[in-house]
Amino acid sequence: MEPVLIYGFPAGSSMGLVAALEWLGQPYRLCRVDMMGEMREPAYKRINPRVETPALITDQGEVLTETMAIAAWFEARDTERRISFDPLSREADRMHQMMAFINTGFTGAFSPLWAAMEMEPPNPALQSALREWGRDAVIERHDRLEEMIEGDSFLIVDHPTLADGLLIGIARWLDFHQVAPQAHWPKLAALRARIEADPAVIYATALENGENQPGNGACKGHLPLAEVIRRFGRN
Ligand SMILES: N[C@@H](CCC(=O)N[C@@H](CS)C(=O)NCC(=O)O)C(=O)O
Repeated sequence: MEPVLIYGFPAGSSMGLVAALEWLGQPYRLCRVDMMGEMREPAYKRINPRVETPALITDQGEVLTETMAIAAWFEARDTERRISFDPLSREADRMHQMMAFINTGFTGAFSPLWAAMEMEPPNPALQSALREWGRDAVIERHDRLEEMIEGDSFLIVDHPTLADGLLIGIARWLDFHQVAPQAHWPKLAALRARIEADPAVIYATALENGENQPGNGACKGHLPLAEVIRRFGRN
């Protein structure tokens, strides 16, 4: 069977993994999940007890969670090295370093902003403190990322790789939370514009928004979440 990527909306980090599957070019399926609704129902815990997206159903029908583990699964099957590199190469080391930074410090900086936005019941004093903490953290991590960006192409080489996929799923949260104008970080702004103009990213963003877009043909269709849980969820 084809692997099935479970991706979340709105504004899920998993959008970048959908784009990466397009770049990888091997047959896959998708499952679109409303993170504010069906992901919070008890049945979703049969896929991910931590109630998060993304999740992957592998070609063996096994559930695999955590972005870095799913990216490593793609990388191991990227025999044509379309989105990754020889594991012993300098490029592979640089890509892993960048992915680890994006998936930890860069992503984590947004956590206070999400916590403030989703707090129920509201606690205005705590929400205000979280927003201030989050804004400062996001700005600081953007400063560090701006320093890490080399050249005027994609993050690692002259075409998008897994690192660019991870970045583009997260980077738009700057705008979503209205932290600061993109122009504060010119190298990152230019990089984001390049990645966002890529057909696979346009396709993945459209799917996330509920639009029916044809991709490059690698996607063999969507499965409903109820079916994915019934067939592959843990009991
Ligand atoms: N450590 C996980 C974190 C994934 C994560 O934070 N996913 C977010 C969406 S991008 C989520 O599902 N959040 C739960 C929520 O919105 O309630 C990973 O790297 O895959």
